[in-house]
Amino acid sequence: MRIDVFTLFPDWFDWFKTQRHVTNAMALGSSLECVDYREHTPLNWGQVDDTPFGGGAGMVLRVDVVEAALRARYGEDPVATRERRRVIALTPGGRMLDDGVVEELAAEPELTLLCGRYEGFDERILDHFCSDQLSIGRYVLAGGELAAMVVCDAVLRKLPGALGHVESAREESFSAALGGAPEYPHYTRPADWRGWEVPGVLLSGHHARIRDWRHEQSRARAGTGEDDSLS
Ligand code: 6GU
Repeated sequence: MRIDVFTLFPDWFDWFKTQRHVTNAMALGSSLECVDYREHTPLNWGQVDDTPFGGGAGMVLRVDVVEAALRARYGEDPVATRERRRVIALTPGGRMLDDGVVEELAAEPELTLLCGRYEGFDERILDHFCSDQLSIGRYVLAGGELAAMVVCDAVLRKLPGALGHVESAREESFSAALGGAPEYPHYTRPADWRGWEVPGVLLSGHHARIRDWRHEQSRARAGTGEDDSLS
């Protein structure tokens, strides 16, 4: 998986790139590279945004600046780039990220993530350069960078080997292996703390019964989760 993130704050990703599942994914051949819009702007003094036509608050990321950055990276008209790789803008109103979307993205060989700032993107960026728009929730962040990190985190940990333990990503909350249900509860030592005991079945060593119990717990949680009431 090769991920390119276009941003005005590439150094925000320095910390993220030190995270274990990210370094694991890199060691296994994936890449996460940042492109700084400001380094490619055709305008003076590093200008990347401008005031909105029609008036109003805030600044809007310019279409010519994003085109220059995409061209510099891919050596072609960005209108063509989106035909051959997913070019995803992070926007608060985009398609909502969930486990299904993450699986879909994890199956791609290459991803491009575009972060906006301030009031967002000139609409022509979304219309002509992007294949998708993604959101991580119905609230507004100051920019797409944190959302891009959420997408990278969720996608990279799906890749084989990224977690160290293959089964960890398969049977987890909201995964198809659990029928889209939340995960079952986990316990570790001590088995008894202040009289709060770990369910006996988990200490039984009986693998089939443990598996049944876990799936039962997962199903029970699906019925009582808050997700249903929100939609
Ligand atoms: Cl993807 N971007 C911004 N700026 N805010 C958001 C978001 C994205 N998802 C939720 N809020």
